[in-house]
Amino acid sequence: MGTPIQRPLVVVTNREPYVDERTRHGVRYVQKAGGVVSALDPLLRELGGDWIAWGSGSADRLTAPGGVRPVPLSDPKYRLHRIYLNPEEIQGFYTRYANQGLWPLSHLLIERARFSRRAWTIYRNVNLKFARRVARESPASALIFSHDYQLALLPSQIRQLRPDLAIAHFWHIPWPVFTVLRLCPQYQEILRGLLGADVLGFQTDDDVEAFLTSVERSFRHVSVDRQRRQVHWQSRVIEVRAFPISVDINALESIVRSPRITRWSRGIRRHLVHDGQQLGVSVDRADYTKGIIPRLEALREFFRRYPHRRGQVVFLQVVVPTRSEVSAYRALFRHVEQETRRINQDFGNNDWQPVLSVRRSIDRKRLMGIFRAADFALVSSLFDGMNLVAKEFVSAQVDQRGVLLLSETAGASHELEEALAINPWDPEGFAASLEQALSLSPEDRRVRMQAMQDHLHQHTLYDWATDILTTLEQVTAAYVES
Ligand code: ADQ
Repeated sequence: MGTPIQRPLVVVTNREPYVDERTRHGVRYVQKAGGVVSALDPLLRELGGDWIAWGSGSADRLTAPGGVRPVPLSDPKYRLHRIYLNPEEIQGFYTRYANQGLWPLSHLLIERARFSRRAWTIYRNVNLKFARRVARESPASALIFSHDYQLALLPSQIRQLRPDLAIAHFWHIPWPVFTVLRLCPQYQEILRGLLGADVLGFQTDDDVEAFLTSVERSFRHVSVDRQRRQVHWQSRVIEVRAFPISVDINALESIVRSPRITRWSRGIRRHLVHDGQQLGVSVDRADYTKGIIPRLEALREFFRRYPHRRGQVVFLQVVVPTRSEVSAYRALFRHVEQETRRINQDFGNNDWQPVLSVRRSIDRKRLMGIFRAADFALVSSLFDGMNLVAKEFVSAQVDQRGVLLLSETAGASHELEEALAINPWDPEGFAASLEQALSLSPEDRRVRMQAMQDHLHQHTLYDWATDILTTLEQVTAAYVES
């Protein structure tokens, strides 16, 4: 990869990349589905360094004597430092403040957002626990690369404890417009927390604009330079930029071209697709922001408006349960099952089921094989910071057979311009786009896919990480030297 990063690197996330669980056959690690981890693990394996995260697995203490687990266990490339949280901390910090407060608010689903002062206090204290661990483990002048809405206070807390560290914080989800942000009772503290960073990264220019407006509207003694995308605050300069996250397209291509995954991919078509049918896929965590129910509604609309398509389309939806401690997520999972059953009852017959469901996490390599096998993919998020599934689908389409239908409210739509845009709030329009996708000629599909693949080759995951970290290194060079 050859990144030009010189200083030691410390990554900080809420979720750990490897969760060690006790099983009947001993300890087994699980790699959780989730965009942040799938993006950062390969990076740290390459660069080496430290990763600090919440140790959430039942066997985590066993594999991390003294709180440190080598990754991978057999041939260590980096050190994973685990922070242990008690049930009250998990509830207040993770389940309540982050997942029931900041998550829906940032995705503009305000009627779902719940805030409480009690949860806020726990959130702040858990952030401080992370900050203390960072302060203890980080080598002098290290680059700290911290992440997301669970750790919004971390940058300023770290700065207080260790002013020698350079801090980049990346916000993976959308940044809400100010009128929505201000509904969060602690929005000013959240902003102050983030402004402790030297570099603040967002997925899109829209997010950067929304953030700068929020800062301007919230504080009197601040100056925002929109052209340079800088905030001047408390005698410091904070760079605020869009760094769209991406995938490692080269690695994904070689996975799908491997003999095993090629066989798996062909096997999927042999089993699922008959007589010229087209195979569609979707892959999501069962999260209400991903637009899973609107997608099923659009499919229903599609089969109603285009009856000649019945029997011609098989749709495979892969949905993995997530955040099951939050009741809204359990309810959504049940709702998806009901809707799926209903569509199959209403339109299916003995020979054909329109929607097939897989309700678990799928091994990454096989997932790429599914993407390769598909004729189209539906990414229908209501709001989404980026959406890596869209980029993974494009990467895995080495036969260039497939069409991507992509929500225009997902960050990925800013880059993947040759996808067919869909509005998940418009079932009739969504159904019409699906009809258009199915009718596209092989040549049209190839040209679109080629253009998106070219884009991903020019903007890889490593470019994303390198851009952020080199920006951080550059803007903090002066104070490291002094
Ligand atoms: P997520 O909301 O988790 O990420 P996304 O970007 O789509 O969303 O990443 C999901 C990841 O999990 C993908 O790598 C996908 O392949 C994997 N995955 C999902 N379902 C799976 C299943 N059933 N089996 C196996 N793997 C599965 C957050 C933001 C996004 C942003 C990312 C990265 O919400 O907008 O793109 O961070 O910044």
